Amino acid sequence: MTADDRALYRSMLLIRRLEEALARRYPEQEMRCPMHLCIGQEACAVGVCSALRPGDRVFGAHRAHGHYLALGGHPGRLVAELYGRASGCSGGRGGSMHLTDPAAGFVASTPIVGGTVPLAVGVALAESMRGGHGVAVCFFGDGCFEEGVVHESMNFAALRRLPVLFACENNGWAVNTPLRERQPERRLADVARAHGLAAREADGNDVFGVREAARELVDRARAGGGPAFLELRTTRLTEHCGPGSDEPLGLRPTSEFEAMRRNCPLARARAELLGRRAADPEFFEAVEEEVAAAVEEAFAFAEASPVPPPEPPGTGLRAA
Ligand SMILES: Cc1ncc(C[n+]2csc(CCOP(=O)(O)OP(=O)(O)O)c2C)c(N)n1
Repeated sequence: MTADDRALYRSMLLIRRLEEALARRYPEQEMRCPMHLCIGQEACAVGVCSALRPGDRVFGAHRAHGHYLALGGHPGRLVAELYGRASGCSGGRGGSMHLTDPAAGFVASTPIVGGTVPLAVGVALAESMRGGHGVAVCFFGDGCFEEGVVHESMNFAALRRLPVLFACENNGWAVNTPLRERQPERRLADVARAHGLAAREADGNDVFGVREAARELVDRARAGGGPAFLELRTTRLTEHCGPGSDEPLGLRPTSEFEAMRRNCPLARARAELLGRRAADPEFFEAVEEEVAAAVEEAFAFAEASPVPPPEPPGTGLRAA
């Protein structure tokens, strides 16, 4: 097992355990913002971000905790943001769906589905005009793929051969509507190819496969090969929005939940590491302990932080 492999597993575990703690503590009413968890989708964030380097810039959407953490964002500043505290990554004024931390390379997430996709293309355009070597990455869902702006963005990125990766996490659902009721039978990657992008499909619950596919596309974009699309088929284990499960609602078949649980990205990474990558079983105990301490520290950091000062009159929302 290499140091990179260890880092991948640790990063996925941090996302899982931190989000489980968010879900447990959400009913305390200290987090007063809607929250979309990415439990079940950790390998997408971690695999893609592991293909990036400093100077690359990432955008997310409403389900972005994992992207922020996978990029090396500060767990305490993430929790503090959800707690509305001044030390939050967005100063405590954004909440779960408005994360920003430019120093970490995380430019923005927004709840407007598709809102950050053209922003990533704009960053890639600026990078290309400057002659830089940075790559922009935009994470979005299969529901977002139906937004017109996504296709305008792909068209423009292809026209200008921009260094941008469109990373589509296809969990098969947009809120409670399955993909088959929203789109005709076709491959998302073929639509991207029709726009002139390089495109790949990968199993979004296999972190090693995601890393390999993302590396190829990111390296290609960095070398001037133009934009790319990566479809990652994955699983949302929690309800669309909130700390619980939508399993009791009966909207998604029980068989789907059983299949999703069998396909857990963490369990799969662990099996791969113990098997072909000859990991030491003690690694898993040690990393659980270390991550548990990091999660506790993140909550303690948030709780110790003050709330932000009131906005001066005439600024921000009060001016509206
Ligand atoms: C422009 C816009 N339309 C509709 C919504 C309401 N909405 C919030 S999340 C969501 C589904 C998004 O599905 P997907 O892009 O697949 O992401 P996922 O929730 O599966 O991660 C919708 C329709 C919105 N926030 N913005």
